[in-house]
Amino acid sequence: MKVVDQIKEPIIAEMELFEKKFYESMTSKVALLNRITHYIVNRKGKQMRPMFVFLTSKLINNGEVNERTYRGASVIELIHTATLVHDDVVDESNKRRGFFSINALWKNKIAVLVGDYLLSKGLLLSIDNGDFDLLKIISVAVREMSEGELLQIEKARRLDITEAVYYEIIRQKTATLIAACCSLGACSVKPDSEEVEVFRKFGEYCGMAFQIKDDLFDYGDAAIGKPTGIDIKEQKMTLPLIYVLNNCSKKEKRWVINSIKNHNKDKKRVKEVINFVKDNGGLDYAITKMLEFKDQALAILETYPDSDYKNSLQLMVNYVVDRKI
Ligand code: 2DE
Ligand code: MG
Ligand code: MG
Ligand code: MG
Ligand code: MG
Repeated sequence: MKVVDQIKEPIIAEMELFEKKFYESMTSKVALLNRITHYIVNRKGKQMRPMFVFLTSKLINNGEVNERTYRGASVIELIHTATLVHDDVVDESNKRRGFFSINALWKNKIAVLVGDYLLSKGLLLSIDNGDFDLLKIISVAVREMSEGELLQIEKARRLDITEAVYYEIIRQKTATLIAACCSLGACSVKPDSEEVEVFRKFGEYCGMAFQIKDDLFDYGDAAIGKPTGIDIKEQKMTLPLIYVLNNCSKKEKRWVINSIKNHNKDKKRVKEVINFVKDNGGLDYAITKMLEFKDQALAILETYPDSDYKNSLQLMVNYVVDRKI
């Protein structure tokens, strides 16, 4: 059995009902919008975020979820979809999950509006039944993601970034949404409990490991058929490169920075930077840090008695760092 199916096993019924509710939550009176949301739903990803929501709820509440858990899962997936549609506009990316992105097929104008629509649907759904806890959690996540994206752009222009700033960027742009999944999963079944914060932290650790893994893919770390060097071309400084720049000579540093700035002039340069990072322990360092975040997430789960849900969450944490895509 594939590991993702294994993870899903204790939440199969919930994920099925979720998919139905999620799809319903997107429908509109405008035919163009429905065509586009249909396109998105037919090319869905692994749905890791709703899985985090349901597994957290079930872990801390003897296998029980409720209406709020379903609502939370739909809101998260709506917001996540909105961020991907906008992210591809911001990154000028014409591919998503191996298919054409919305901006590639319908142009930026429409993609921006579709993202806005999905975002508003998510916010509206979160105040259904006056669920202000959910609205708060999700609004904080949206604010953080927008700030994270802008911080990333600011730093990419200057090509100077410390390890601490890198962690802040990935915490904001990626980890906060996974943190929101787990905290709202906990909040849906145990509002006002300490577990809301415990699982926000758990999700944050998972998210940090998740983005470091994503950034390692840019160096070809085990990824099958993913393009490499994209982040370098965009001057996105990620952990492997940051570490190496902090630990090489001034002369080498100048060479790396020059290569990145002038990658257009000579195609070999990106490959040379990748090799320099590899040869100087950049990947090993990033892997070590990623595993530290993974271990911090696992340590939180260790405080819970064994169950199918704990087992699935452990598999999920390991999958975040072991995945090939
Ligand atoms: C993925 O980064 C991070 C995405 C956050 C996007 C957030 C935006 C602002 P990557 P990949 C655009 C918030 C917008 C809302 C709420 C509508 O490294 O490699 O670009 O998957 O990810 O493209
Ligand atoms: Mg992107
Ligand atoms: Mg991006
Ligand atoms: Mg990436
Ligand atoms: Mg990615």
